[in-house]
Amino acid sequence: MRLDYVTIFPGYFGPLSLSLIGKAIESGRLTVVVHDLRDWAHDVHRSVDDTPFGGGAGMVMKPEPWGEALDALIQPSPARRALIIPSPSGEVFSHRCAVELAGYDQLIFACGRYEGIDARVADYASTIIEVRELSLGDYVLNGGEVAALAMTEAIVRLMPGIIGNPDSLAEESHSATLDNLLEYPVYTKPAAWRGREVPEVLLSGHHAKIAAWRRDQAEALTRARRPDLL
Ligand code: JCH
Repeated sequence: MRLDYVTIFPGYFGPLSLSLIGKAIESGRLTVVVHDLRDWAHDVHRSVDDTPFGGGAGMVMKPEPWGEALDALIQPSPARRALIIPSPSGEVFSHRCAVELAGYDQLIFACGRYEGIDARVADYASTIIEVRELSLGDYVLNGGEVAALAMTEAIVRLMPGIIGNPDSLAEESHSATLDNLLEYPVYTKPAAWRGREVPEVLLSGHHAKIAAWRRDQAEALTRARRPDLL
């Protein structure tokens, strides 16, 4: 998979060389290219923002540098690819969305700043590529970079061959095998710690009982914290 990021803060993407994503890059399964939007701004100040039509506070990202960036990055190709535009007014990104995007050949993340990107950019882009405007959740970030990083991590770990033991993907929160319930609580050694004991059933070696207990715990946790998932 190839991932492109367009941003005015390329430094945000330095941590992609760490941990699991860094290893995916080293192994050649993942290609990451970070682009400075200002490379496509041609005035002396390399401006990427301007005042909003209709008035109001804040600035809006100008369409011209984005148009040039997208024309440079979106070459005609049969590959499965999408332009992802993080936005507080996008559809909410989810595990299901990550599963779907993990099967793509190329994802281009358009990371805005200020009050966002002139709306004509997404409209233009949708004539040449699949466009997804995606939100991380109902809160406002200062720009798209952190949202793009979070989405990247959720997507890349689902790519075939990226996680050593694929069983660890199966039973976690929001995966279909746990009926989209939250994950049950987990424990490791020591069996007693600061007066707290690991639930007896987990030490019993009785696999059917353990599975039933985990299922109960997952349901109770979901009912308490995320009843919207039931
Ligand atoms: C972003 C901003 C006030 C935007 C600029 C680009 C995504 N889930 C999620 N929260 N926030 C974002 C996000 C994504 C891209 C950008 N901003 C800041 C600030 C706004 O009011 C209209 C819009 C925020």
